Amino acid sequence: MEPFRVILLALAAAAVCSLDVRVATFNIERLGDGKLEKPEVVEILLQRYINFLNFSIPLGTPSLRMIQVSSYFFTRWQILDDYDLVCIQELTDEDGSSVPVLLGLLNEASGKEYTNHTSPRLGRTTYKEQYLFLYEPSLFQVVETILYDDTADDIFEREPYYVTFRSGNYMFTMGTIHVKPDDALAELIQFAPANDWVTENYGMQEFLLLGDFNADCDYVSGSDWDEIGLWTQPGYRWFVDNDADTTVNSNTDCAYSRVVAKGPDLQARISDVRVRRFDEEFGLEQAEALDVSDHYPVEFTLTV
Ligand SMILES: *[C@@H]1O[C@H](CO)[C@@H](O)[C@H](O)[C@H]1NC(C)=O
Ligand SMILES: *[C@@H]1O[C@H](CO)[C@@H](O)[C@H](O)[C@H]1NC(C)=O
Ligand SMILES: [Ca+2]
Ligand SMILES: [Ca+2]
Repeated sequence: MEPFRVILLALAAAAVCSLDVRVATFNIERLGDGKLEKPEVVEILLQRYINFLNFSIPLGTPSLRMIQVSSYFFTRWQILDDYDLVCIQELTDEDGSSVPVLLGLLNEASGKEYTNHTSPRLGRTTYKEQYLFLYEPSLFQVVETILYDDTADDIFEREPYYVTFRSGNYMFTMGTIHVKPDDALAELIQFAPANDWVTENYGMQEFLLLGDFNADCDYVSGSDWDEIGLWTQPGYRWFVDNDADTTVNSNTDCAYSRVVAKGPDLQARISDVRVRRFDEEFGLEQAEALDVSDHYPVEFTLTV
């Protein structure tokens, strides 16, 4: 075959195989049964809600006929269904019973078939959290999971948790964390070494790192940044700026939720990163939005 034809075929194959998926990281504050018992929260997170504007048009003489007109007036799109893969922090449910409930509601409302993956329950005290991944198994399969082992020095309240997903022919490793606010600097300093530990022991070179880093405001500032390898090392690229506001509360302006990628191939696959201000989008009162979470999701496109 002529080289020209080979190149064309390769391009065509690449075009057919590459797919843009929407991904989000979302700290859903204290996600558990209580949260799912609030219909207004479920509606915002999971259910498409449509208000019809109904009006009648009189035709000819009043008694003759009226035409009933219904039109979509206002649609409140569910948040979670907008993503093919959602990485959630702060699942606090002790027995995990809220996960199938959440999944059932999501699948019913979206008509899709999401499934879940959960990390072990993490935390030093009886208060524990899990990382929760919701994804469509037709698009992603979990290949491997790794919990960073910090038993030697116990730096992390909730250790970084890595999930390698396969999507078609592409495999990527997503590492998530919910940094303890009061230990934010110490935990963030250890984050790059944790990735190096994964590389040394499991071989992954590139990482998609996301979650609630608490890397702003009272917890990390000024010269703290010089100590954080994840920030100073050239291999990492941060996709949410320090001046972003990922907090729902209008009194705080902090870039807590982040998306960072290590590795040039992975970095090139990330685009359209934005903080999703769902309160503005849906016209919610502050209190309504805060019932869902004190954090906004951060969303982006990943080309797989
Ligand atoms: C408007 O019409 C739609 C479709 O017939 C109906 O489902 C809805 O309940 C109506 N809304 C009101 C406020 O009457
Ligand atoms: C989905 O979540 C439930 C409840 O936490 C858990 O028992 C189950 O193992 C999860 N599924 C996977 C594949 O992790
Ligand atoms: Ca620990
Ligand atoms: Ca804010």
